[in-house]
Amino acid sequence: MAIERTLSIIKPDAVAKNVIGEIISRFEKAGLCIAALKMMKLTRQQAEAFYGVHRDKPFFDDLVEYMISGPVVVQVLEGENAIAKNRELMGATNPKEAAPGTIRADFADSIDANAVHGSDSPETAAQEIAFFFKDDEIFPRFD
Ligand code: YYY
Ligand code: MG
Repeated sequence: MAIERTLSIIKPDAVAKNVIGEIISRFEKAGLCIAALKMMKLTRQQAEAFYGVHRDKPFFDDLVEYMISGPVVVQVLEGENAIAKNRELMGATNPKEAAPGTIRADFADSIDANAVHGSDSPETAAQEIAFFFKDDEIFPRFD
């Protein structure tokens, strides 16, 4: 299995709950490494662009308001099968449907405040990583 990179966001509800460390610890315990990391408050323009694929969905406006409601922690995770592994650790989009022991089951409040984002394919991972990080801000962990 190839080493992959994926983009993870610890969303405003999880930052407010003071579980940044607990969430990052789950990534590390699962064999994923932090290759880049920053804390930031998204602008409305950034949130709208990042979630542009959902522009026509009924939840889009609420999603944007939520994503700019407080600081987030944006990370590049690197490791074997990182994209699928992160999605597995996250659990289903709706925390009520998320498997026990997943990040969303344990920390998410609702489907719209669901603790974490993770890229869903190699194509979106590449786009989302480039959205937040320059090449020289990413540190390869598996040389
Ligand atoms: O990739 P993932 O975050 O699991 O779900 P998406 O279907 O890509 O939706 C992105 C984001 O939108 C989701 O994390 C919460 C929000 N959302 C919502 O508020 N209500 C829905 N019915 C579906 C998604
Ligand atoms: Mg998605």
